[in-house]
Amino acid sequence: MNKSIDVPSIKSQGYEQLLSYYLEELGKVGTSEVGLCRRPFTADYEKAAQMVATWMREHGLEVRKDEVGNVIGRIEGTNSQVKVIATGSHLDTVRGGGKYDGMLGVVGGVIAAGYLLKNYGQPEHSIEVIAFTGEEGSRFGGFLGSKWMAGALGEKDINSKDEKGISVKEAATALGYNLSEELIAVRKDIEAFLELHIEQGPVLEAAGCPIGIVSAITGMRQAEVIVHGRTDHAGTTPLNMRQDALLSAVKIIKALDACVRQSGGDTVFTVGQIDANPGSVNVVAERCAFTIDLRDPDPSKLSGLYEKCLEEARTQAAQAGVKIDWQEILTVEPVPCSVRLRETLAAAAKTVGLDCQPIVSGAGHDALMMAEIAAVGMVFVPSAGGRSHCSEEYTPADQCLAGVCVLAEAVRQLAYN
Ligand code: HGY
Ligand code: MN
Ligand code: MN
Repeated sequence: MNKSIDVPSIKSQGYEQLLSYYLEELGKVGTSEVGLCRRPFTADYEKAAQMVATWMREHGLEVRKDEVGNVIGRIEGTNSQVKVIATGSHLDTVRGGGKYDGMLGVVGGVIAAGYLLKNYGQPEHSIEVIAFTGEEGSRFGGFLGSKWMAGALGEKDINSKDEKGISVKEAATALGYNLSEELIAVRKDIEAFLELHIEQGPVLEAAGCPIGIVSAITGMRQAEVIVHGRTDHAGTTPLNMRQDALLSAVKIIKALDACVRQSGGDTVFTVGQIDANPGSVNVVAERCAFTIDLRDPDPSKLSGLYEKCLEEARTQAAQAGVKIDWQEILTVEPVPCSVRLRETLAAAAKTVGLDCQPIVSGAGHDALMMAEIAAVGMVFVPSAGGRSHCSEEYTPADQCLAGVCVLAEAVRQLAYN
């Protein structure tokens, strides 16, 4: 049995500097007026994907891209009869995002795989590192790349459009990807998917714990609500004669927020986007579109509360004399992580000399989709101040490396006989 690894041995080979270099370099690709913004099927995304492919090759991985643009690095195993041990995360960002969310799992996976190949040679199980595209939903619906790999990307997803009316299929085809439903090849050859990720919340930092072993990943419901009112003059239209789409949207949002708060527990509710038309200071809005994001790790509570919100929105709209369209964007069930992989990750943390604790993920991850086709496990590292999805997102290099070390030891235990 190969000797286990530890943080000093990874550190001694210069991987901490390399990890920081990779994160810094990726953090420069896709800067915009709102900060880092790297969306799928854009020149910036392709540039970042190319950088990751180059780094994968430098670590001895064979590299390919699939039909939706996921970049897959592979170390061939000695035994073709056993399944793949995969790791990775997403390479896209939210608008104004940070340089660790997703990226740490991609470049940390590359470093872990490269370190294992260099120090332990060819594994029994093939090892893959996957840089998923379109996880964030900042251009199209979320989890594009991992949905594709899990065979869950349907016609509706492929035809979904961005704010300019460009569909996933058109955007992918323009870059030479051949994205069609017929080509969906559900991966059936992956035994385990391990994702390294920043926690994006305050728990580990507050506990002073360097490693979180995820027990479950929250479920998500996202929808776009469009309120239809009537354009009127702001000065001459009496208040009781208006069908004010924006004011009605505010009333609906407040009612949904109250609904969720009354339900208690771990449920969270967010309105992240709102847009009113025609958008003039002296015109009553005829249309107001906003998004909702509802999450809870309990599937029955999540679905029950989602239906209750829909009903509440309709009641509020009727009282305000406006009409609403409620269009679902994303439905993802909560996922319990594999007990075996939780134990493997906890054992790996112990082996490398790091404390760890169980944690529920309030963020969604590609592991949610990969759970359709493989056992999934996640390892978290702390987020400074619990901040994420913002330029303040930060995790010190040594804490990032600790996560890479646990990942590498877990992959070693799974992939090497
Ligand atoms: O929304 C999420 O939780 C993830 O960052 N996509
Ligand atoms: Mn994110
Ligand atoms: Mn993420």
